Amino acid sequence: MKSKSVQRRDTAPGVAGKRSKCAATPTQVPRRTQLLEPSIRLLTAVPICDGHDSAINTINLEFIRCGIEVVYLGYHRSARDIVRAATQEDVRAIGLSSYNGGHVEFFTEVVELLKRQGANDIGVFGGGGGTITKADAAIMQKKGVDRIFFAGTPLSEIVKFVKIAYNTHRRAGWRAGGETISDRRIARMLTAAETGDRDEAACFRAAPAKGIGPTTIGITGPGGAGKTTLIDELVLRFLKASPRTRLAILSHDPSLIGQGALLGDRASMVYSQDDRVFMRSLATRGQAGGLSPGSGRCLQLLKRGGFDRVFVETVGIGQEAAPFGGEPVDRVILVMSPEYGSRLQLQKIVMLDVADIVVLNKSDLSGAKTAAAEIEQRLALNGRGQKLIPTVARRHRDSGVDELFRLAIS
Ligand code: B12
Repeated sequence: MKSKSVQRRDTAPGVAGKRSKCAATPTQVPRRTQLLEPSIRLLTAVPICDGHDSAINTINLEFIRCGIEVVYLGYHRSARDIVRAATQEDVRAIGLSSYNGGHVEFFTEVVELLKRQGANDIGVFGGGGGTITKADAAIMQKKGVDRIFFAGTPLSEIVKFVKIAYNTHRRAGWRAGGETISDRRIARMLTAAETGDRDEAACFRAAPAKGIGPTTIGITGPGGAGKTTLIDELVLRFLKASPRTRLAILSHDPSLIGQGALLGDRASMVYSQDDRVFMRSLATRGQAGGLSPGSGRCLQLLKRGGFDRVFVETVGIGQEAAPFGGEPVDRVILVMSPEYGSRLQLQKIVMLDVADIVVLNKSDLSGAKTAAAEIEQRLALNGRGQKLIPTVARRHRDSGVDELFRLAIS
């Protein structure tokens, strides 16, 4: 299980009123070839110099409970990071929660940046307790913000607005121009690739392959092992080592069919919010095993997108999962922490047979030395020369991450 799994039961009680009646019923798991229903996708964030994330966390949970996919970027985020993420993720709208002032300027900057990117089909809305006055809201709406919600608004009213204003019918405003047009185009094609949309699938097949294909690296492991932090540190090293090339990340979070998802990997990534990184978050839409029914199509597309490396991060997996069987990648990295239980548990982890490299992250924890010895023994039985690398991904300039980068990424 992934640590950031969707907490449906923990959905916060309605703020200033009852929760909306919108709980979706899970249906059966789709076959891989099945078309997926497009979902309303939003990006939410808290502006720069603002750490008030409690409101947006509550609102995010209500959105996902009502079947909306939410890419959460976190707090203290610049307008540029927000707009880059929104265009790459091909969301319908950006929801901002602002409490520390400067909202008129900040929201306006987001609207302006979207326009400059040829992305004013992406709406902007938000709120901020008592700090955004009605007079400010009127100015913001004149500048192109769709709507501001004030203190005391029932969550059901917000969800109703989103479902009407940002339904799956895309509004006009997308144009083939702007600074990051190729990212925008890739983002739109990824949406078609994810859902398997018949009309737009042709454009996926027609996507020109730029240069030779990238190295693809699959990163998997149990929830809480530190995969996202590790990828972010690898991205930092890649950006330093290759000043001109770009990389892509295809990241996954869990969801059931017809239900929303909290796509939260971006919130814990710092270095990956960069113009040279293209990141896309996918919900698993009821598919077990770590990836989504559309992952293979999206990976094929990213391979043609002119990137130098493509990382694929799975959701937190269980013992029996082998996520890259169906969607082959060049290198498979299994990330574990020392907290796997007894030595016997190691015999049951299928990925220990499949991975090219095993990373023992959090190797500063007590018990890590024993864990390393036990995993080494387990790998030796495979006789495949698989390497074990101990890392502490949350530590800057960690020598283990350096070694992993040299061996698997550079
Ligand atoms: C809780 C809180 C904190 C917590 C934050 C915890 C957290 N992790 O979020 C703590 C104690 C840490 C904190 C710290 C600070 N705070 Co404070 N904080 C508040 C407080 C009391 C409530 C905010 C809140 O979360 N409300 C709960 C939400 C759910 O209710 P709501 O605001 O009514 O939300 C509704 C709508 O606004 C709307 N909405 C809100 N966001 C969004 C987003 C979207 C997309 C949509 C659609 C709708 C929407 O929908 C909601 C549903 O009804 C406010 C006062 C206030 N009444 O707003 C001060 C307040 C925001 N804080 C303030 C200040 C000054 C600070 C500090 C600078 C204090 C200090 N000197 O250290 C720090 C700064 C922290 C930082 N890093 O930015 C000031 C800001 C003043 C200003 N802007 O001019 C306020 C207004 C208090 C005051 N009156 O002075 N704070």
